[in-house]
Amino acid sequence: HKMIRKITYSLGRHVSSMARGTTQVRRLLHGAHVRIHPSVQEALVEGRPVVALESTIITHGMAYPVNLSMAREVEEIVRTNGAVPATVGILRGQIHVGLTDEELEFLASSKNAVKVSRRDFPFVLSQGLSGGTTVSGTMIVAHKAGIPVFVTGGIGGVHRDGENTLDVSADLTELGRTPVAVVSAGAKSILDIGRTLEYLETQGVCVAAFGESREFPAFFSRHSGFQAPYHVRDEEEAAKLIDSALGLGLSSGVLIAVPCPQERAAQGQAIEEAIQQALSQARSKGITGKEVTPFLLQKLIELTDGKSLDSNLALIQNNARVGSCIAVALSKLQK
Ligand code: PSU
Ligand code: MN
Repeated sequence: HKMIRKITYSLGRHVSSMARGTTQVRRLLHGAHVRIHPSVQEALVEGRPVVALESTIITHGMAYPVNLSMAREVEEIVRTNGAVPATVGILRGQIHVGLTDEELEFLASSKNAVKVSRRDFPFVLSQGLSGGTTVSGTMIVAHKAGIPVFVTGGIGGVHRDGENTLDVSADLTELGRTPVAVVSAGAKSILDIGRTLEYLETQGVCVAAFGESREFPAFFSRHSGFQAPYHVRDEEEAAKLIDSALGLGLSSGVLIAVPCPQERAAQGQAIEEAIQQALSQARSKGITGKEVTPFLLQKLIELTDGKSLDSNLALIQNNARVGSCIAVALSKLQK
């Protein structure tokens, strides 16, 4: 029994090291629509830690130029912590894994970038459009490129009233079908967090809160009132968890939920009131589908006088630091 376990594990390791190595990179490069930045490609080939970053937060989550300075800062934090940043985005029909500063600026200031989840790729690529990739879209690209760790702010989830509207983010099904570890500050309380956790369980996603508490964080706030099924205390435990998922060859993803730093978490009650207002405005304006999340985020910034934006910046920077340390620890485990 022990031996079978050992064989299965080393097989899994072999597959995951292949995913990191040249085979996958080459396969991806041969795809018509993909460009990997040389710094990312070198790191992948040499087995150095890389952190994937999303770009919907740039194109649809924050306004210019705060979005651009945020994106630059996050990349810098990744470098400072010993990993190579790979911001994923789509420029004129080409998927980019790792962006130059000009490309970052192009996306950040673009007025017609599309928000790209799994279902949007075929149209955006075939029409030569540009776009910001969501958690779902970025996971797909990160996996194809062989990048196992991906940092974002918050994931999408089951929207409030989702049991009636069926508005469930493609991020959740992606976590169920793509083996990438997503480091986020949990899910925003514009969502139904209880149902989001139920849905993640159904999808087979291993969810772990990061740090001392097992409570699942609610993005702006450190508290959601819901427990994550597991918690990992530090980068090493997180990396071991991810290594086990990859080693077993589970095709599903892992979600590491990092609470927003205490001193910049927005006051729960104030945010909650703003959320109720934003939700009712979305309803009365008839906002639906992929427009819902960007609309709510923008309204929240207005209604909280920028306090939600300050928390948003703090938590994404913190996630970048934690995620990079996890990527570094994971690459040591896989050496
Ligand atoms: N939460 C944020 N900022 C964001 C998003 C979520 O605070 O920019 C983006 C992410 O890219 C996430 C997407 O994947 O919204 C989810 O959109 P939807 O709810 O339409 O699935
Ligand atoms: Mn939706």
